[in-house]
Amino acid sequence: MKLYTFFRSSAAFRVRIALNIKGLDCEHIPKAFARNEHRSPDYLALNPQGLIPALETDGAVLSQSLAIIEYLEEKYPDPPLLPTDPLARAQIRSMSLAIACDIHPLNNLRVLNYLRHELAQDDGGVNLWYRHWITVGFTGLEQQVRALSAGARFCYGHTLSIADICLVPQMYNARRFNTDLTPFPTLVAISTHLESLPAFAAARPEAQADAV
Ligand SMILES: N[C@@H](CCC(=O)N[C@@H](CS)C(=O)NCC(=O)O)C(=O)O
Repeated sequence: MKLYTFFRSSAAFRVRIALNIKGLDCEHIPKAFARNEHRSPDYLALNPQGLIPALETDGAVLSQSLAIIEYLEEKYPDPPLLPTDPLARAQIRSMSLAIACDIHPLNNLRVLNYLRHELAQDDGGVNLWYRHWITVGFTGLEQQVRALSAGARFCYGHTLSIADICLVPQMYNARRFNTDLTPFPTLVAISTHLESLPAFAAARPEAQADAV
């Protein structure tokens, strides 16, 4: 397997965590955003969406981190990232999508670049935007995770899941942009616990070979 990655990509961070949890060997191929390598013709030929990550496996190239993670889950079910109960699976996917669909895309590099260049926003404006959408998303997620974690150490009780894999990279971004996290004690406590686990720690941006 080959993972097209960038150390600071939070969507790639999710896939790195999943690969580590499942103990899968994978060659990492960095694509530097600063050099626009994710827009190069060779990468666009692999992933026409021009976004990181992509996973080359079984003669195909998969894009979209959650599709990749669900593929890994189906192909390598042990250890599981989703429980078997349909209701639990839907609740975990709901928390995951709250991050991956409702928070993360609003703060993507191409969105921030558009704010900066086309809409003439300075760093202050861009940072306000960034923190705003994390705060809006985390406000609902805090309630949801508080209920579903039921005082345990994962987003869904005692079950390590895809929701945890989505939470840690988003929390990393929240801290990087100095978001006020005091309203989100449950999310902070769960993320702090997850960050101490080897599969999560090894996937963090600073631990990647392409980190600068
Ligand atoms: N929904 C996609 C998002 C992928 C994505 O937005 N990746 C970011 C890095 S986290 C990216 O490639 N950004 C480049 C850009 O915005 O130009 C996924 O989950 O894989």
